[in-house]
Amino acid sequence: MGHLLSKQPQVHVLLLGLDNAGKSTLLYRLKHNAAVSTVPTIGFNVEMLEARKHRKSIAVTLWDVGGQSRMREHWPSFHGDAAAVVFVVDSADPERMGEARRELEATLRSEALRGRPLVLLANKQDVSGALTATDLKDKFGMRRLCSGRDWFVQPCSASTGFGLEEAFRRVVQLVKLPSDAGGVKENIKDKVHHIKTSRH
Ligand code: G3D
Ligand code: MG
Repeated sequence: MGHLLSKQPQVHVLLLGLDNAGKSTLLYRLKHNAAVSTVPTIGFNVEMLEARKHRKSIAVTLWDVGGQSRMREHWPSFHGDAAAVVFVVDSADPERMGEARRELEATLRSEALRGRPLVLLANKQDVSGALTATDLKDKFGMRRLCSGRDWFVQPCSASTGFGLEEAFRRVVQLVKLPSDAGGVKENIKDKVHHIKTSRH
C-alpha cells in the first residue's frame, strides 16, 4: 500500500474556517467513508483520501490545522504546499458571518495561495433556518472576493453527510496536479516534525 501510494500524484488541501464551523466533523465523516491512511493528531488533524482525476488515482491530503491561535503561526508554512482551500462556514450562525468572511479574505490574501481554487462549504444545512449556499455566495461577495481563482459554493452537512461527496469531488475537479509526484508520507512526516520541533 505504501509503495503504491508513494507513486500517486499527491495534492494537499487546507481545511479552514472559524472554530465550530464543522471542520473536524467533516474530516471525520470523510475519513469513515473513504480514508486510506491516517496520521495521529498533533494539534491538528490530517487525512489522506484517494480520488480519481484524469483517469489516474491521486492522493488528496486534507489538513485541518485548527483555529487555535497557537497553530495559526504555522498556517503560512501550510499555504506553500496547498493545491486548494476548503473553507467551512457554519451557515446556521449568522452572527459570525462577518468574522468568517474576514477570515476568508485574510486567508486569500496569502501570496502562497494566489490562484489556488477555493471551495466554500455552506455547512450545517440540516439546521432549520440555515443560510443557503446562494445566501452565502451573496453575503461573501464571492465573485469579487475570488476573482483570479476557481471557486465553488457547496451546501453540505458534516453531521448527516449531505453534500460531502459532491464537495470532495469538486475539490478534486478544481485542483491542479503537481508535476512532481513525490512521496506524500515523507511530506507529512517532515511537516509534523517541523511543527513538533518549532512548538518548543
Ligand atoms: P471545528 O472543527 O470547525 O471547530 P467541529 O468544528 O467539527 O468541532 O464542530 C463544531 C460543532 O458543530 C460540533 O457540535 C459539531 O457536532 C457541530 N456540527 C458540525 N457540523 C455540523 C452540521 O453539519 N450540522 C450540525 N447540526 N452540527 C454540526 P458540538 O455540540 O459537539 O460542539
Ligand atoms: Mg476542530
